[in-house]
Amino acid sequence: MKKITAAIAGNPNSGKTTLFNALTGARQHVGNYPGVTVEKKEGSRIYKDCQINFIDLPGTYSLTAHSIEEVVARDYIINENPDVVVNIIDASNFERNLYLATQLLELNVPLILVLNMADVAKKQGYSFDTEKLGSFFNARAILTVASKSEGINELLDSIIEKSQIQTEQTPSPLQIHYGEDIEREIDKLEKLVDKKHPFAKKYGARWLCLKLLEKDEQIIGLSQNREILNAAEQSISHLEKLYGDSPEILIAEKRYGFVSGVYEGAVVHTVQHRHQIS
Ligand code: BGO
Repeated sequence: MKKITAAIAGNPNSGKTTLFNALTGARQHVGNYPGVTVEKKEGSRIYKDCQINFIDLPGTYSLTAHSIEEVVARDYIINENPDVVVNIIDASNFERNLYLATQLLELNVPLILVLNMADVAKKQGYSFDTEKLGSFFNARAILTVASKSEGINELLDSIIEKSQIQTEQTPSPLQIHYGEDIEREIDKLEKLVDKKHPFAKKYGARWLCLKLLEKDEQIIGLSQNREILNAAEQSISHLEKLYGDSPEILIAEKRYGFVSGVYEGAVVHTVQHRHQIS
């Protein structure tokens, strides 16, 4: 029987626990992530001759090194390489929830987007162009109502489909474009990181460069190469002089810009909703 590992990532209150329960039923066990007191829930489901093992990642808004939950979620994805990452999004709070999806996009993971709370979003007058949404993230997007187990079979089918695509062909990664000035600094750093960073293969050179520009403590700690750290510092101070803001803020702003573009492109406000807000 084929075994598939699917990690579930999402913001707190997006319905992650409800979805995990709907997917795994009673087949669950709870432990801790190694070395930390963050709860690790695992469960499994047999579906269409596959054993799908689900890992419930800690609820996070982002994947920075600022909180232990975010580091645990990020480390799990990078170190354990799950076959599929399911990003559960509260569809009734769509734009805010998409920030995490941009971080997963940048990690170039095999992604599925689950728009949960589809019932609440519908009542609020939102509908979604799931094809278009998926195309921004190189991912299938699926509507679910986890509390009523709606959309679960479609999600299971997508997990199997995605795991097959990954083993057969890896599509070229989609990227967020950070504007000429930041991209120039990323390019410069990337050449160096590609050649000299011990973890360039594991994390991906572009992702490491972004994290160095964002002054990510964990990644700085892993980058004990003076030449790389000096080059990153130079890029940071160049961008700070140019914009009067830290690259961390500039990069976050660009991600929010990307999120707004996705929102404009993939969310439809129904007539009923327009009447309500006018
Ligand atoms: C309570 N639709 C709707 N309408 N609600 C949902 C859906 C959905 O698709 N999915 C989940 N919920 P968690 P995290 C609750 O607990 O899974 C609800 O943090 C209540 N509790 O039932 O816990 C879900 O793991 C009393 O709601 O989220 C839960 O991500 C009154 O969303 C809440 C009303 O889900 C959060 C709701 C005592």
